[in-house]
Amino acid sequence: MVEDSLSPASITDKLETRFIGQRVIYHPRVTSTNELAKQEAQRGAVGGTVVIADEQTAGRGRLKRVWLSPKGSLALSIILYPGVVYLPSLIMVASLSVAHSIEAVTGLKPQLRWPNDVLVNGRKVSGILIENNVQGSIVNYTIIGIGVNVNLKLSDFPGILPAATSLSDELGRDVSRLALIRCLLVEMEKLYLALPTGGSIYQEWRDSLITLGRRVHIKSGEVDCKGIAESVASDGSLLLRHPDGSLTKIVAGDVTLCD
Ligand code: BT5
Repeated sequence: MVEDSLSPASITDKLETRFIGQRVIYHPRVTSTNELAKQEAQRGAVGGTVVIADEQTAGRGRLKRVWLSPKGSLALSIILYPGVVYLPSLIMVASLSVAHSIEAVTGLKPQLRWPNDVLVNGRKVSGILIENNVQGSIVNYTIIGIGVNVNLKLSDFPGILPAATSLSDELGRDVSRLALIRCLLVEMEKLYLALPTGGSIYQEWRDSLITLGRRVHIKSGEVDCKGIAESVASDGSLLLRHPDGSLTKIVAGDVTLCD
């Protein structure tokens, strides 16, 4: 059993980043790290501040859904103040940094499912919730919330089976949450700082999506349809080809693979 301390000092010690993770606010138990991060951002927290907890009692998914994060999982939120043009790229930064760090620390090969899921062997191991506070073209703040099922026995949580998995269930052993978070923060900063150079993040994200080229069932607000997930645009939206040949741009939604 890997017993990690997630104390701020253990996370920031010689952390090779300029700003992401240089300030860490840790609580053993919170409602939602995104909620706390929002309050910190409203008080002007420095960019890159991380709010982390061992356990969330009211973890949130998208559309007011519940995110389970009992002890053993990783729940963190990062406060950023990006330019408005970078907002669509943040899901790419976040999901690729989660995937890269899982691979680096465990050797597992994660896949991405549009729009915000990280999977291992086809099951969800991590979810990402990005919440932006924007006025016109001014971003007051952005919160990137990340949950990872690290050391969880998923059979204890039948409500999210069989669609979910954990790193420990996949590996048959526990994983250091500290190693994972430190790697994640370094990866995230590298990808985030590369955004202005217009690097290859969009291509890498697109190429990592298992969704593309597959027949999918999309639910997005009023839209509930099946088609081929043809591509993603550089703004992160999904291009869905309908059976009649028409194409729809889907900005947000839930995807189930049909076959
Ligand atoms: C997400 O929503 O996947 C975003 C999850 C973000 C969680 C982080 S943890 C830190 C920060 N603080 C927060 O309060 N939230 C963020 P969505 O795509 O809507 O998926 C939610 C759905 O995933 C639920 O309806 C369940 O079906 C399923 N689910 C819930 N808990 C899960 C878990 N631990 N592992 C896998 N699936 C889960």
